Amino acid sequence: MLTVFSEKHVLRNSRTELYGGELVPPFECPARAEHILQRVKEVSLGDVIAPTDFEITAVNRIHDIEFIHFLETCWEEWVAVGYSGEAIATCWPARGMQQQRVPNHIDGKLGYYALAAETAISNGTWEAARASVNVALTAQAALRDGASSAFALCRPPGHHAAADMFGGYCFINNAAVATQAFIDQGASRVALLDVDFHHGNGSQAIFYDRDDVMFLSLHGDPRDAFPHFLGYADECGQGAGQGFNHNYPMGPGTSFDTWGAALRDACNKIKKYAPDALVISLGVDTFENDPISFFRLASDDFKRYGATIGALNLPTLFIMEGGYAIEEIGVNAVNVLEGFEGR
Ligand code: OKP
Ligand code: ZN
Repeated sequence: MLTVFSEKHVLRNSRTELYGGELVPPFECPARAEHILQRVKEVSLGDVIAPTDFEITAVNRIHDIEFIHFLETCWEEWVAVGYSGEAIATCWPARGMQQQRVPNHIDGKLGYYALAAETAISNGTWEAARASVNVALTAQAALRDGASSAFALCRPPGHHAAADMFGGYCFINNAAVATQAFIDQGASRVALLDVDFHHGNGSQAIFYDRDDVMFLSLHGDPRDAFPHFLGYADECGQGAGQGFNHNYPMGPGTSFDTWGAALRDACNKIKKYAPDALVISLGVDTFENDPISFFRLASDDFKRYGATIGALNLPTLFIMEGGYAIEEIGVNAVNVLEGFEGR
């Protein structure tokens, strides 16, 4: 399987994450991608190529122009008002407040466009996010050109990013942009399966009213896990999208038995949908030793479920999302790809 990787991911290197009331070194750090790349090479998964540059228009198919402009200019605006730390949202248009007007001050803009406060924007964040979506689009183009699968080793991740929101370590929704690219190239239906521990709230919101994209997500119950305000089982889509959104929230301590059964159910739905392509939001924070998550998958389980996905026999694009057990992230992520290939 082809891997697409950009060295520009290192430009996403913020110093701080607001966690437990402290500013700590971010869980979403450059070493993650390096470990995955190392494992890809170790098992000789296939060629590794750098991304080509795509026009921003591909991104604009999913994200609002003003939001993209905000991401591009946030850091310089933050510095311009004289702040010395990293750009972190501190206020929000909460219940009962005006939600439609974008403020002028960078504090207001951050609150308007942020879905959470853990994700600090710093110098280089935009450039890395841009490179990350180019990685996704380059891997998607490989499938367009006839490859049966490809691995987009994206960093930063994307599945929490909505049309006009960043947060949960995400800025541009790489998986959603790639999914839309399939549709724009003539696909009638695309399934987007999110196996990251966290609910893919951004992806769900983006495709919620559409029947040409089926979104399915296995994740920590939002009552107990980030992003907390989306990802319930009764969110089934709306309008034309009614019946094309499927959530599988699961509680603390969920084992592979339970998780694997949910995956099989999701795969049955995908099979019936008969999509032209399958996009996987691949997060491996379902691992038993992940520092911020609560499922109990072992390293071997990743290979097993990769095979389940492979049995669908669909053109499949893997998009890297989360996973924070740094030492094991390479083995776990590549196990899915190896299982998929029947290795
Ligand atoms: C990004 B991805 C824990 C707070 C969680 C954000 C997690 C973002 C996960 N107390 N903070 O889906 O892996
Ligand atoms: Zn996650």
